[in-house]
Amino acid sequence: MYDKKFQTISMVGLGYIGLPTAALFASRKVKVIGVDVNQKAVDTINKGEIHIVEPDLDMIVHAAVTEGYLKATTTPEPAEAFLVAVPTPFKEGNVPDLKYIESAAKSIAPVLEKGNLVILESTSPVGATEQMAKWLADARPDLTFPQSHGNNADVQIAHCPERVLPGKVVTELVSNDRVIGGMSDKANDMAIALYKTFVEGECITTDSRTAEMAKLTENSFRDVNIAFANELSLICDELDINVWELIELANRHPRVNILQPGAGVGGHCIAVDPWFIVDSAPEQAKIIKMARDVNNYKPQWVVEKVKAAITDVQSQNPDKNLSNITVACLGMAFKPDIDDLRESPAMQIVKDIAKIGCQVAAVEPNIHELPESIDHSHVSLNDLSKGLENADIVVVLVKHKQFIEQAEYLKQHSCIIDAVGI
Ligand code: SAJ
Repeated sequence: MYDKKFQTISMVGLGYIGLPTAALFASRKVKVIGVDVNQKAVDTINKGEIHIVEPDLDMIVHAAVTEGYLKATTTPEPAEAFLVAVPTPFKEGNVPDLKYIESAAKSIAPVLEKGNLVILESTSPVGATEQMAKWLADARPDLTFPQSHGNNADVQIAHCPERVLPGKVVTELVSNDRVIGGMSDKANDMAIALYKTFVEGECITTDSRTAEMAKLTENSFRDVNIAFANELSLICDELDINVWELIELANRHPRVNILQPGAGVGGHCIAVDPWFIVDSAPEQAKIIKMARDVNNYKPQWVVEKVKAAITDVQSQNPDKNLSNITVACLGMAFKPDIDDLRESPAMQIVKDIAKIGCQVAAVEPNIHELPESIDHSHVSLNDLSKGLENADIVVVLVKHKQFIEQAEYLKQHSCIIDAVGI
């Protein structure tokens, strides 16, 4: 048991996970020093405002900053615990890129002190926590670390992956169970004491490699299951069977629970993390790799369907050339009822349809303007009724609640491609 209460902690990386976590610690009256390389984000947070969209986060950050428990800076300062929540993207060839973890480790190393705890929260390939420990030890030969000194090390280290769902981050941070993978028993005890500041779920301990793999496994499990649903949608299209009805029927079985096919798998987690497993064990990770391939292919399949529909429209109206065919694309976000367009298959589909040369009437009720990366000469942003007005083809790409409400109306359109089972 570790019974010391942490008074001052530092959160390195103030993004979608780091900022809510920092704010929750601060709401429990722990002094939090937030560190980020983005000066604009730091300034915004110090004004008590937020630079990301997440329900309830604005209130908590505002209270934490005005009450003096949270401040942001670009330069690390001494603290009792450091939590690292920086991105772990992949590089060319789907190989994980640890450069942000490396620079975070190197930036906190100079301020580390005896008795500190360092936690890696970023989703990481197996072995990344040990690698971080090595970077820290190389930078601070005057301190001891758990890889050489176990429970007696000056600085303890653990991996504790975040598992929260975007859109529900604040509630899930508090209620979800946490897997804690310490590099020693002492690290596990310290990490439990730290997280129990605000976590109401259970804190379960293991070693750092198993904790890393647990997080990757959760997201790969979901990816594989979505791939199964997406593969069914292709098979059913071939066999002229309604895949939505099929899944509903199969799910009546007490031990079957098939997920929903869609326009593809987006976001920054499920479409990325399985590659970390594939990279670590390419010979063994066959299903995981194939699931990625199936899900990655789905947007292209939707575009092929649109191309076929365009050919049909042209064969019925020989005077129509590509530039006066309008395709209404319903939804651009990476999943329902959010405004996040990053890594969105729907957004990729909109871009690819625009490249064909027709007009795209995009409908995305959660945004106010089209991102710059979109070809504005071929794509316009519309409300639903305007978007449908002159549409030759309607493609439903995201199951937003506004579209579900209009499902009966949408069904009446003569040419509709429904990728999400509206
Ligand atoms: N999707 C489908 N069909 C489905 C379910 C989802 O096509 O039946 C698609 C969505 O439209 C979206 C993508 O999958 O494009 C991912 O969405 P999601 O809601 O499944 O997950 P994320 O990426 O928002 O969050 C996931 C969560 N992981 C799991 O549910 C196992 C979350 O708990 C993780 O913390 C998060 O990844 C993360 O940060 O890793």
